[in-house]
Amino acid sequence: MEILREPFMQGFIRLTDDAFRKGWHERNGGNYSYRIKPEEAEAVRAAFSCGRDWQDIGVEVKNLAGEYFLVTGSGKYMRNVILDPPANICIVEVDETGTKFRIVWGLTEGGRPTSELPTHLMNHSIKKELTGGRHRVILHAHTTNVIALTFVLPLKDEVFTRELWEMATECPVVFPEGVGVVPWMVPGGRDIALATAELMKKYNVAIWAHHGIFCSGADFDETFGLMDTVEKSAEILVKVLSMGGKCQSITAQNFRDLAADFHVTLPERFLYE
Ligand code: 2HA
Ligand code: ZN
Repeated sequence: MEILREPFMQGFIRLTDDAFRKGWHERNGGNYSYRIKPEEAEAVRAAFSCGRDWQDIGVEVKNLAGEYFLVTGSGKYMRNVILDPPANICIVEVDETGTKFRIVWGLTEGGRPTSELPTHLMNHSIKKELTGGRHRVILHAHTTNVIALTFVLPLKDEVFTRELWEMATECPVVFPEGVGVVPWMVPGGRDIALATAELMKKYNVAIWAHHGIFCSGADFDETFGLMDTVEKSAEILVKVLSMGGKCQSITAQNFRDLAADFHVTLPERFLYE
């Protein structure tokens, strides 16, 4: 199948395999979407079929009208994407009102796009606007150590950001804007989509308490790398807490010095004593 040889398709599929091997996607856990570039959609348009029904997205995403997304299927296993992409992923088209979608390719054995499609599309909508179209990838995963931390740390952006920054010197350089936290909510619906989108206005990382994480990025490498960095930092923190907690750490002033040398802006609200 020609379409599977396209670089965007290859990049998408490679990430699903890498993320599964990381242990982020048990069973059908997690989901993933890519906003396809117009020239990429054009290159594969011959493979599209438009016979399937328009369905409600559940949220309105006006600035995504007419766009195409490559997304994982609801109930499909990330582990199986590389083995049989057309059965496990699909391309959806958003209609001209930004309220409906239809499948134009994939899910050859039936099914729907990810249950988290409302959150994915809301996040794409916000990020398209705020990054001038640069961000194209949204990844949701069940990262073990980040989830573990949501049982022991206060569910506050300031606490999660500062603790994760302290665990690896590169963290404030990789996510200088910090991370946001959504309290436990029912997944799959409009409310959690709106809460997540609100955080995506400020951050590229939204943590869902007792559930997982959403990351946004410009391309596959950047988005995967961001999630990997956050999860690794969370793993260090879990180890540190398990060993009895910090005896010393990176200080607020250390972060200010780092920010100056690395030319990043670190919001003062994360630099409390
Ligand atoms: O199982 O991760 O959030 C898919 C999910 C739902
Ligand atoms: Zn999930």
